[in-house]
Amino acid sequence: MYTQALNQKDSGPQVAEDPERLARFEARVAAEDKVEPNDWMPEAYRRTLTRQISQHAHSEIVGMLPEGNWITRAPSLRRKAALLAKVQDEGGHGLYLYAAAETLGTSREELVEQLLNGKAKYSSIFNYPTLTWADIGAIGWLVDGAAIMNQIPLCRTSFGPYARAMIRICKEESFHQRQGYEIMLTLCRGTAEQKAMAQDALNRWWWPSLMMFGPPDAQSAHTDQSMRWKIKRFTNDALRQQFVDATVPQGHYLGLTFPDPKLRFDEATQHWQFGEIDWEEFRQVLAGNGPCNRERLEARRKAHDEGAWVRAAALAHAAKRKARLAAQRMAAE
Ligand code: BYC
Repeated sequence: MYTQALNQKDSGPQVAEDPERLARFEARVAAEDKVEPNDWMPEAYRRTLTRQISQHAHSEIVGMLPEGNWITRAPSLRRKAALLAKVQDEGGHGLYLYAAAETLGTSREELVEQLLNGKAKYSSIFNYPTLTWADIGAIGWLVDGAAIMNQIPLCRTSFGPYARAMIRICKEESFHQRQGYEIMLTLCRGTAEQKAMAQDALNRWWWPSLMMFGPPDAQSAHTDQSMRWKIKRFTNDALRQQFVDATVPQGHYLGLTFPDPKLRFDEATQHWQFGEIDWEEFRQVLAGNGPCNRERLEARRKAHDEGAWVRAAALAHAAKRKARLAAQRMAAE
């Protein structure tokens, strides 16, 4: 059983807000008005959004690594083109999300630094290895499937820039989910060896996919406040159940079995009941002890260091351009 709330509150000093402004803000949120970057907002709202959006961005960027690992080994040109496009989309999602987070006042450099120095989290799921080609199918089907379940409601989140970024992201995630399911379908209709590969991938990715939704509601540090501020529209457990209900029939259609002896359809509730999640494993992955945590951060640090010259060149180019434009303006006056 998961017994420890991972992070009690957003870090940073508690700010005493002006009660009248706070009441006006809460009334706006309750009326489904979008909050925009220049609007007044409580510090805790700004902080929790910066945390969630930046961790979401980090997840997209780190999430490129397990799949990127298979681009050179995709079994056909068609598969390679689709996988390449998917991984590029994820890079794009990271960029929209960093841009949305920056509107809250923290620079992208600072947010990236928090990832690289291990202060900021990214999704637990990306600390698992991709051992076979079937893992690319399972990631698309399950990981992107879980991502969509969690992210569609975020298109209605109360912070405008985040909600707008999520619309395009969700459209792309839907293509990702389909390409994954199609890989699984092809493998399951293939040889016995291919079907066994698909089954093995499902066995390894099922439980980590359920963990993506976060700790159980009773132990979730942020859910209550985030639901009140309409940052989250559903709780972690509600989304996890929706995902199980949607995904189990898809797995059965593939002719696969789920690695959960307690999985059964409950006629009374019309939901799939599932067994206990290993929250100790989740806690270990978040603590940095998952199978690939070190490898993932090392890869990000290496890419960041190797990209230093690109950032320097872009800054030098921008400075030159600014100086040239200023000189042209002076000459024109
Ligand atoms: N992994 O109070 P809670 C993708 C942390 S990208 C790691 O419930 P909250 C994709 C949580 O951050 C997938 N950490 O938190 C990309 C908090 O720690 P801090 C990412 C987790 O924020 C490429 C603590 O546990 N999706 O789909 O209310 C290819 C307590 O949790 C996890 C998003 O980021 C986890 N699984 O709810 C394919 C979506 N779960 O920050 C696919 C946006 C929880 O206090 N994010 N934690 O140190 C969210 O919807 C929410 O942030 C969560 C957590 C539901 C994830």
